[in-house]
Amino acid sequence: MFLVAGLGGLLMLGQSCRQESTAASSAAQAPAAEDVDPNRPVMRIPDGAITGDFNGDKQQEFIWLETTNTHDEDIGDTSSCYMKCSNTSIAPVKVESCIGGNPVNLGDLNNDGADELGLLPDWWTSCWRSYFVYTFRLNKWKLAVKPINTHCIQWDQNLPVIEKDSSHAGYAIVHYSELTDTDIVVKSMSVPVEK
Ligand SMILES: [Ca+2]
Ligand SMILES: [Ca+2]
Repeated sequence: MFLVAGLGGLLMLGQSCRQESTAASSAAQAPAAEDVDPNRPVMRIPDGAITGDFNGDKQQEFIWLETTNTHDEDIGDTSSCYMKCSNTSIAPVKVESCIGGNPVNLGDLNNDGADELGLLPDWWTSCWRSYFVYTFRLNKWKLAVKPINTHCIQWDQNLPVIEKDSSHAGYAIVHYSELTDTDIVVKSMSVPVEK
């Protein structure tokens, strides 16, 4: 067991999220310094972290995004994102060509008892970006559906990129952008969600 520092407070991993949230929200009542073992590793949960049960163990965890920016002499600057989890048994999701973004709890799209995780990665150029949907199965993250093509005209419409298909169990409706001969249009289709 180790400690988590969230919003200025400290809490122990291994508790349910309800307990975590309570501990985080009561950060003002952080334990007295003499009660905290300074040798225990500390994890900091950033503001804006989302919650969900992404591994289906009925315990809520926090997920947040961090970025790296590395310079390669041959290919120039490269940036990746990592979506990290407060449950350290859940490996981070690495997203290539990413300089930021806001992870989204998409709910349980495939009815396996665990929430799916969505991300529209920020990048330097272009109005075209792929939206990624991840599901955590057998201790690994994998894509729940193929990357979804989106264009900024779609983002401006504030539509969900993916939502559960209430008329077809295990399916989701994806909203995607497509370039036609004359225009860019937003279309929808129902697709199976990987388990
Ligand atoms: Ca969980
Ligand atoms: Ca699921």
